[in-house]
Amino acid sequence: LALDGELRKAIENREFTLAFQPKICVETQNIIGLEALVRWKSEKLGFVSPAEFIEYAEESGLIIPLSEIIFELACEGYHKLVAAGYPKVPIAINVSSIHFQQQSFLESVQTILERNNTSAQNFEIEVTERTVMNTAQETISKLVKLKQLGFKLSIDDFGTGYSSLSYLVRFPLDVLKIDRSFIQHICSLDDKQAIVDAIIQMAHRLQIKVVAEGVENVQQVELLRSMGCDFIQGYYYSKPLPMDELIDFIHFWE
Ligand code: G
Ligand code: G
Ligand code: NA
Ligand code: MN
Repeated sequence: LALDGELRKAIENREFTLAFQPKICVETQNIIGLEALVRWKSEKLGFVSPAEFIEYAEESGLIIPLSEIIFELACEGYHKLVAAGYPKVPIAINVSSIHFQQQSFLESVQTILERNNTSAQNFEIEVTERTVMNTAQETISKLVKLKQLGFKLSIDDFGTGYSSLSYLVRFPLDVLKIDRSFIQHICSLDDKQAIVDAIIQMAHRLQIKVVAEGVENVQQVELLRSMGCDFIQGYYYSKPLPMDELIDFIHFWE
């Protein structure tokens, strides 16, 4: 309730920014993508975690205008990177299930892309398992349409949701992102290791790439490399960065 007035005002005044976290290719060490994560510094409340205000926004309906702002900011971010002369890698946007399930979702996304003079090829959509676990024809056809528009599609927090594996073959997925709860103790716990190994094998049989999330040390990197994991995201390489720091990071990384 404390958030209500503040979040409304923040949406009106567009008080949000994005932080970008690089995804690194295990094989080439190249940056192969960026995940956009929303940030809000409220004048009154200070820094509020998205874990808090996204949930609140979902409950209050404010998630729709907020999601549109996030998409707009991602488009702006893309143009900034291109202007700075960096190789084109897709920017991944976390899509709330509430936004995804809107009848007008595809239309609203297309409108934003057009207004910002950019195309779906430059973006990836991250949805959680929970968002797509309902294999209703409507969900499948929405994913197919996103794919036809040119978006890459990834399943976020894989392993924590409903985990109905049947959807993996029915959806046109590019990437599974293994939730960081599996990665956290991967070096010391055999059962976590077994699950991660199995996810990687399965994904590859289905021609789906794998991102390990929340990688924090070199031991995890080496273990994941030995398991054939494709991409790594986590504090080991970089935390999510504001645009100016991201540009410095890319510069340093090259
Ligand atoms: O960036 P951070 O780790 O603080 O994010 C906390 C949670 O908020 C994560 O679960 C993340 O997925 C979610 N989150 C961050 N940015 C966005 C966003 O732009 N849209 C949505 N829907 N969720 C986000
Ligand atoms: O739910 P989602 O996977 O989108 O959440 C992404 C969140 O994970 C971001 O808020 C980001 O700040 C956080 N994060 C990214 N890398 C790491 C990491 O290496 N360790 C931890 N603990 N959190 C991370
Ligand atoms: Na995500
Ligand atoms: Mn995740």
